[in-house]
Formats: sequence, structure tokens, C-alpha cells
Amino acid sequence: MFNLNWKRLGIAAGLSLSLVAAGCGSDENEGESNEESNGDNTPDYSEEVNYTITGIEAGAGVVAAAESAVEEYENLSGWEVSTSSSGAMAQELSSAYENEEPIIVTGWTPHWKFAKYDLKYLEDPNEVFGGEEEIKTMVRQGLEEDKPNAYKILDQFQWETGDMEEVMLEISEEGASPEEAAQNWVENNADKVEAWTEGTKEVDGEKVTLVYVNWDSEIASTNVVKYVLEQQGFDVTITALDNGPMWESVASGEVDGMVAAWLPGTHGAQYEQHQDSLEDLGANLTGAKIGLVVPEYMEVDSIEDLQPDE
Ligand code: PBE
Repeated sequence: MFNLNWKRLGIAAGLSLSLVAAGCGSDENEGESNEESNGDNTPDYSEEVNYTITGIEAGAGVVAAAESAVEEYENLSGWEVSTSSSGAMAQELSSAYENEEPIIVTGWTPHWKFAKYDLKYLEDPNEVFGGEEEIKTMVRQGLEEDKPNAYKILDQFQWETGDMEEVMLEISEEGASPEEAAQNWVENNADKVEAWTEGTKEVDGEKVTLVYVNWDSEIASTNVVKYVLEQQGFDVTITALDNGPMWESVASGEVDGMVAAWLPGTHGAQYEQHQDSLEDLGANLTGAKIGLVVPEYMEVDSIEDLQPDE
């Protein structure tokens, strides 16, 4: 079922690309030199997007990074980063994409949007968005003593970008609930999950509380970990918070942990603030990334190609 879906997506993307190509081939430029027409006809995306980067939740690291980019790139003078939610951003991206309109969003990988649409990261020569990120697991102090089996499972939880994307895509493309998608993934990946529970004992209704933020990537990971813990007999509560409160609740020991710490860059400020009050269990995923993301049909490659609001 999943494979079929990928195929269909691939065909859809191919189709819309050829439509774009057909739409772009105008006769007017025939006879003119390419350089000339390119130079004069490059659309002013900056004005079209109203000098606005479409952000997500105000507390997200990628929004903070986008705000730093506006400060650091002189050519982004007068730009703004709008904030709303990851869901609203996805909605705006979808409607812009359908209409082949320009849009610049705060984006991240792993994310289902790269399978659904043809997108690219804008180059970031000043490296404001940092390089490769890891997603790490953080737990409260004392968890190892109090709940050694839960601690060990959280410590051993580790998967890959493609795994997380499978769960995300089942939710976004097939309309599965996060719980269903998590269950399906766990059932289809028993070998991987076995390594997470290795050396642990089943429990009888021991309570575990996890926090996360309603980012698609973290909805996927947190529901998978919840399901795995439940299969081992835990009674798991997951609570969606804003980014700041997510970190604070683990650091204060109010909850047991989270699998949503993007480091070293994205949540660097939160980590610095709380690292002495929580326990860092290391990466659960490597090869993550944040940045500014645009549709492939936009003829812009670098943040430096954007124009100031003058
Ligand atoms: N994200 C997804 C988060 C981390 C996970 C990139 C939107 C952020 O920017 O804080």
C-alpha cells in the first residue's frame, strides 16, 4: 500500500513539473539572448511574498533561526517572519504550490513535504541555519533509578530519516491517525524495535509521561515510542506543549522525558539553559536539517538572491 502511494506521488510530481515547464515556455523570448531575458525577467519573488517568510510556532528553533537570518543578511532588510503553526504553514505551502505561486517557508528534514512536493532548501552562505542536526532524547534526572526499564527503552530508541518519514507520510497522505501510523510502523519493523527493548523487562501499568511539540516529525516519533512502551506494559501519557515548556517540564522533573531535542543548533539555546538539570541520552536520529524551503519552480537558489524591502 505504501509503495503504491509513493509511486502515485512520483507520477503526480512528474506531471505537475511538466505542466510548469509547458507554462514557462513562452515564445516571446525567441531570438533574444538568454542572458538578457534571464536578467530582465527574473520574477521579483521578494515583493510577491510580501517580504515575508512563512514561519511555524513562535517557539520553534527554525523560526528563531529565520529571525537571525533576517538580521544577518543585509539583503533581508525589512523582511518579516510570520508565525502560526506547523499545520498552517503546511496549508499555505500547499495552496501556494497548487497555484504555482512563490512562497518561502521555514522548513525541516525529515518531513513529508519533500515527498509530496518538489522543494529545495535555499543556500545559506552565512550558515545561519547551521549544518547537520541530530534529534536527541532527553529525560529527567532520576528516571534511571525510578523506572529503569522505561529509561533503557528511551535510551535504546534510535531510527533513521526514512523510518520517520514513513510514519509521517502515512499520516499526511493516507489520513492515518498518529496512533495508527505508529502501530503500523512498529508492527512492520519488529527487528528494529526489538533492539530498543532488548534487555528490558515488561512492566504492569507503570506510568510514563512524555512531552513533545505538534511538529509532524515529533508527532511521528513520540507516537512510535509511546506505542513501543505500551507494548511493554507501560501506561503512557504524551502531552503536546510549546518548545520552551517542553524543555522546562523535563528539566524540572515534572515529566519523564522527550525525544524531540534538535541539536546542536535548532534548540541550542534551550539545551544550554537546561543541560545541567536533565539527562541527555544521545541521538535517536541523525541527518536532520533546518532551513528556508521554496518550491523548485522558483528561480532562486540562495537566501542572498532575495531582495530587501526598500
Ligand atoms: N522543527 C521540527 C523544530 C524542531 C523539530 C524544525 C520545526 C524547531 O524548529 O524547533
